[in-house]
Amino acid sequence: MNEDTKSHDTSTRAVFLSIVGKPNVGKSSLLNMLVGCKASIVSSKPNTTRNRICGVLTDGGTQIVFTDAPGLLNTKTMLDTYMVKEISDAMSGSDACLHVIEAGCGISSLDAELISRIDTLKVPSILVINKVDLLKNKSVLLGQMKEFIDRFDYWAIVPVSAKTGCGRGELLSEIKKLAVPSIFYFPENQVTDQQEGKMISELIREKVLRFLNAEIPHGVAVYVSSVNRRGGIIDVDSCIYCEKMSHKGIIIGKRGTMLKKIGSSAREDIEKLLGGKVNLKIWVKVKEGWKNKQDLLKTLGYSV
Ligand SMILES: Nc1nc2c(ncn2[C@@H]2O[C@H](COP(=O)(O)OP(=O)(O)OP(=O)(O)O)[C@@H](O)[C@H]2O)c(=O)[nH]1
Ligand SMILES: [Mg+2]
Repeated sequence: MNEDTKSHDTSTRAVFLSIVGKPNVGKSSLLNMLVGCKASIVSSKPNTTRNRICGVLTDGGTQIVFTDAPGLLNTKTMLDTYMVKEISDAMSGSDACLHVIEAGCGISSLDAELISRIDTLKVPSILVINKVDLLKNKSVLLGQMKEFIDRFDYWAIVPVSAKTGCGRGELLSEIKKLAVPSIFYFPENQVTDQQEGKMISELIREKVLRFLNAEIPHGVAVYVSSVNRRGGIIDVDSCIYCEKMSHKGIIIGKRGTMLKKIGSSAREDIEKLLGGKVNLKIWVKVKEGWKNKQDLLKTLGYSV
């Protein structure tokens, strides 16, 4: 039996989907809600996700492999160029797309750009209308759906709330219709393909996004240099890189209060992730212009 025949001679099914949409519409929240764990970090600030994040859900005989992509943006730095490429790579490696929009919002120029990309790829797309929990008047959904259907022939339209989990069943049942006979690509209990260090650095970055405002979090990158298990303790060494000396002072805070806050909140999540007691060390360093320096971007996990 050749490889091709083998992959079709199976009772299991699989589908690869990219999750795309404007920044902040809830793509990462949706991924986490669908796979049932925190695979991708979430924040109220746009452009939180920088890398493609893979999330896997194996439900009975079907394996769904999601790729959460950054929100589409204009490119001002090499980091932006990297993020935009991550979106293209996520889309071109998928069998279908979840185009996520926010309940009650019309077609933006970024949505129009995404629709044209999906059209070029000729893959089925499901319109996911997220944040329905925020809608006081659900009747606005009909007008919104019509506006999008007039622009693109969606495979299905599903209103959901990544926050409450409402619509999860309906969305999964539409996604499963897109699965084809295939082997499983990941072990059944695996939920993401991310490396431990990368997941830890993202959890720290999430806290920087949560506790700091304005341009500071967007100028931050986090690098985890080591994770060592000794006895019952896991030592994690990490560094927050920022763009300016003044930012470093704000990240550390008066007598280290802000860094402590970031550290203890991140440590809680890291302990959940690693399942053990964590001793977290965070250094803060200034790396001016890192978003435009190829070697630094590579070290920080953004290979342009
Ligand atoms: N009320 C409500 N808030 C939501 C829902 N889904 C996401 N959010 C919030 O919306 C904000 C953005 O969520 P993310 O999941 O980070 O959005 P994203 O699309 O991944 O954003 P980027 O990575 O920046 O493109 C966060 O504050 C979430 O808590 C939802 O269904 N209801
Ligand atoms: Mg995101």
